[in-house]
Amino acid sequence: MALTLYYHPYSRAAGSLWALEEAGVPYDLKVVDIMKGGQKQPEVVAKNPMGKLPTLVDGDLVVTEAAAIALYLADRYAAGRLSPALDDPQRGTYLRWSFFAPSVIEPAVMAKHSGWQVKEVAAGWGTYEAMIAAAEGAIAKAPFLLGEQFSMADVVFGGTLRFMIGFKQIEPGPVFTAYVERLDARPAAQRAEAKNAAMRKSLGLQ
Ligand SMILES: N[C@@H](CCC(=O)N[C@@H](CS)C(=O)NCC(=O)O)C(=O)O
Repeated sequence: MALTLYYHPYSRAAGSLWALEEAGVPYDLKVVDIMKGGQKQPEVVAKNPMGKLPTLVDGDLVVTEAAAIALYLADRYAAGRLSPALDDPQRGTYLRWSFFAPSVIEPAVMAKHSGWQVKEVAAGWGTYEAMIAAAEGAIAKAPFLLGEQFSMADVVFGGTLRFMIGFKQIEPGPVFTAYVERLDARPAAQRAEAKNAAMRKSLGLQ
């Protein structure tokens, strides 16, 4: 099998598993025990010098960063279905909210919970409150970021929100709650969650 995801169910790799299921491409999982520091072992660091999960190996190619993995899978294996074509104006919206997840949502949440003292004008993520308002606005008027059409941007953006809500880093209002319910209803999300749950059980984590 060509694709291998370096994975642990209590990591962002759980979201990459959802991206793989949406893309519908066969893959193997290589479990890395992040609770015992497996991500810092030479085999993992050789592929991801950050010593972190997720890491995707596709033949000779290595892709790290959860958002990049998802967008790569969409472009490579589900173009036109999960990612808008290069000349489709929707591509701008698709990229906008995909980048918003790691570059605004994640640091804004981290800043809030770690008490970082940063000047709003200098911080690329602005404030937590502005981030929440912008994110809610992106999904308040339509089921998905691109309107009626689900895309891999929802896996990246929605997966980030779901991850943060799950770890109680974001207190969801009705807009986020309804959006996450729509995402959870997707068969690929349910297949991924079933695999994550089975893996948690086999690792004795639940
Ligand atoms: N920027 C990375 C973050 C990856 C990350 O922080 N992964 C965590 C798990 S969710 C990890 O591997 N932590 C273990 C460590 O840093 O040692 C991405 O988006 O993929």
